[in-house]
Amino acid sequence: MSILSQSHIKTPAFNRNNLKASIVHFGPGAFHRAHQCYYIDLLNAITPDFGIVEIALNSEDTIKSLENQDNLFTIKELGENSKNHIIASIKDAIYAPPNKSKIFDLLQNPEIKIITSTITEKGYCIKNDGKLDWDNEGIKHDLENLDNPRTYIGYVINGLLRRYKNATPPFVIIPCDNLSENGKKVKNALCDFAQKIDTDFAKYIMDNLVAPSTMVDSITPKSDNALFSQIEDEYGYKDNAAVWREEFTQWVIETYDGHKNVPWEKVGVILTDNVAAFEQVKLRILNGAHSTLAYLGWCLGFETVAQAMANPMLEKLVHDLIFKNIIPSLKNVGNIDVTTYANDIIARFKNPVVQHKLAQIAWDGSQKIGFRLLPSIRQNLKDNANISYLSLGIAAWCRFIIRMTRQGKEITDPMAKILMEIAKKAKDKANDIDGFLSLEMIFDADLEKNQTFINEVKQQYNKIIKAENGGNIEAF
Ligand code: CS2
Repeated sequence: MSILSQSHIKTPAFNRNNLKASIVHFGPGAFHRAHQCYYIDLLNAITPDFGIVEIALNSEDTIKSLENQDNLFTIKELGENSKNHIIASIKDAIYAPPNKSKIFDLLQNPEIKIITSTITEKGYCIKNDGKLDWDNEGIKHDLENLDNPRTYIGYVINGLLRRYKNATPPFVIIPCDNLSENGKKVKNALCDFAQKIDTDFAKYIMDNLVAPSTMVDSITPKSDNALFSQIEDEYGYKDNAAVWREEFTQWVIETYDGHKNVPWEKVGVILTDNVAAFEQVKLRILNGAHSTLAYLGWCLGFETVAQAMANPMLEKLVHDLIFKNIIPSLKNVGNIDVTTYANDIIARFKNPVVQHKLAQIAWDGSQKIGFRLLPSIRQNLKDNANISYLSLGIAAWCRFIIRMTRQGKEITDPMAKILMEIAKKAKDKANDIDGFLSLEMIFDADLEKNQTFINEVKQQYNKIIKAENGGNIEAF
């Protein structure tokens, strides 16, 4: 493998034979491999105590690819000073459904100290009000079949229950998805679930489970054949688990009891008592702008974020959305310089080497807008501040659903069925949005009845229809 000694590819800085598994990760998707695996590999270069066991709940593909290549894979950075990295921190990779007892053994093993997860917003089965969703089919199933779980919550409860019975301290839970207060919410959801099993067990979780909240960031387009061919052309090997991402990465973890057991700060992870500030700026500025651009850009016929940003009108619109609507909504941002932060994000969106598909960001809108756009809208309504650009994001989401439905395309969203029912009634009139805004699971009673908000979304919706019909796209 002389090829791997080339200077622009970083090979593992530790002996894999010494790697000890201490982290279990749920959801070995591209973002996890591009982000957490990168930091954890740096931890292992300090001391190889942080081997990861990957658990896939829904699809075997990544597990198989990893297995076929001894759990090694490449991260390709997309930027001017890009390096590529061979990541060697995965110790094992398990597809959950046929291997449940193996996973239970693992979760009760005291050597496992940390459970991380990237299972997307919907994977936690938590409603918009932060409570566990008892109507979720997976949760209903897991409550009836404790030893045969399907969901992340069901597996983690299983591990905790075994530890509780064995008097083993719990692992630390570190969720890494784009939910505000993710650690707190997941802990509460686990306590809610445990209450239905045994109140003493619920108390054990409440008193002992450490679950810091986190902010994670690195733009990671979906891996595809173009990536696999590039790796093969550049290095001469085939890597079906390769990922690519922008150079920028950030991982912020709330300071937690026991954080000193991991040299987080030595590898660039930020530990803070004010994780809420980082979450707020990232979810509202980056993800809020991302979702708005995804829906509007798609409606106007663009394919990737960078292509949409290359259009001066859309670039200005993203700028105005951030500076005129989102930044005024931010409170208690600590030491974060939001202007620099926002300008950096705009530059990241414009990076033409990152082929980030708008359709990828558009997935699961019903699960995302509640964290990305609605908190800024609520705040601005309270402050009597402008919400026009934020409302444009909501209007574009409605329009995206309507047009996808008309085209007979599949909508990736746990609420797809109900969204499509609403979309089918659309008549290209402002009222099309009424059905969407009355979805209490997303908008809550406060927004659903707020006339200023409704009128603003309607106005923006009309502008989108005009722009689609060849009207003046400057109109935004
Ligand atoms: C994106 C995020 O797909 C999406 O919804 O907005 O995945 C985004 O790229 C990351 O949060 C960036 O850190």
